[in-house]
Amino acid sequence: MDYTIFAVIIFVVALLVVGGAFLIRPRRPEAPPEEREGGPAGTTTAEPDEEVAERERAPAPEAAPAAPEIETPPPSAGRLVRLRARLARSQNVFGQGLLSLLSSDRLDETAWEEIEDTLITADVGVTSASQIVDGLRTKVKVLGSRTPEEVRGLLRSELLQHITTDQDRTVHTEPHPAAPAVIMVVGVNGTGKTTTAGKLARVLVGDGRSVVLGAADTFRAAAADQLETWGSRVGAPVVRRDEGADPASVAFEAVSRGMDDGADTVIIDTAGRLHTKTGLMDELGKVKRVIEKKTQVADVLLVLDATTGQNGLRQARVFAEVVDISGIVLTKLDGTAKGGIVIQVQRELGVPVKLVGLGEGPDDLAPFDPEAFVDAILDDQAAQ
Ligand SMILES: Nc1nc2c(ncn2[C@@H]2O[C@H](COP(=O)(O)OP(=O)(O)O)[C@@H](O)[C@H]2O)c(=O)[nH]1
Ligand SMILES: [Mg+2]
Repeated sequence: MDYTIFAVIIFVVALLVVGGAFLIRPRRPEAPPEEREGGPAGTTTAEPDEEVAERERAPAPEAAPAAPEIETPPPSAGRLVRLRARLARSQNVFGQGLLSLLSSDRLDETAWEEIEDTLITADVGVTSASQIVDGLRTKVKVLGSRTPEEVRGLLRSELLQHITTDQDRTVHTEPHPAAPAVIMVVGVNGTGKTTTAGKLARVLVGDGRSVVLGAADTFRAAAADQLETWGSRVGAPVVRRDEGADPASVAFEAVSRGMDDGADTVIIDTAGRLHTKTGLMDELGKVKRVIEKKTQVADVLLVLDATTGQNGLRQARVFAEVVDISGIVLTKLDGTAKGGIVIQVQRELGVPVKLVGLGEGPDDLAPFDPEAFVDAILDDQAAQ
């Protein structure tokens, strides 16, 4: 009887020892995930039971408290060149349409009307379209016969003339001696304000600057969460308050934080509800005034969704009336062939396009450069 109990105990101890040996055996490095997932779909690679058990018992590597990974975004230089293919792809219909019309042997009234229509369809605006056609007609007359290169050359110079302004296109992100540069981002909901604020923070961090983000869109908590995601990816602190808090006080706090931290630039994201014009004016006006108690606002960037055409432009005009806009960010140019909006918005608002958004990716924001823009419109090669 006692013997039996003794034998059972020995057996259990032996089992534990053998099991323990498996546990303390050094783990073999796991195969990279690609290799394990490499088999054809629906099949699984057979593994020895012991190996499976071992993996299950071993603490998962993810279990260790992971330090938040901070990305190092690429510097901003050469952005538009990198994104040029994307621009060419979206604007090619516009550019190639104009080039082929202009290259036709006989440029009669109908052909000129078609050229004007193509420009209007691309959102150049009626006034600019007719001016561009007039300019082209004069140049074509002077030129006489036209080679494809000449056609391209004259269209290029005509478009450039309408896109170029003598206004400053730099975003003023350089800090003052005792205060950071403050950038306000305004515009209608859904145009890409928060995304632009996040992308701009990345550009600046990539260029070696320190940035504080202010979530002054307090209308929805999700807006602050969205900004926080952008900030955390590049290690930029985000100043936020509860949903419904006063946007101006968030902006004030963000600027104070920027000063305390000795940050270079503070970017304030705002709400874009078009409730009433007075409501909007009160809110944005107050945000700006409160910031100005600390330091001047270096730039007020109006974000405009290039896919929204005349409707978007109408709404942008309301913003321009309630707050002094110093630059335009034209987003979603990747999603429309209507790049002519650059000409129209600058003309309508009298403010230069400073940045363009060319995708949802974190680094798809570029400084606007008229020459690179026109070249992308006209260059069919870049679209390949
Ligand atoms: N394709 C494309 N999508 C963009 C661009 N900029 C912003 N978006 C998208 O537009 C949507 C609205 O952006 P969000 O920043 O939340 O707009 P907000 O309401 O003005 O803050 C999001 O899905 C963005 O990813 C852009 O340049 N290209
Ligand atoms: Mg937003």
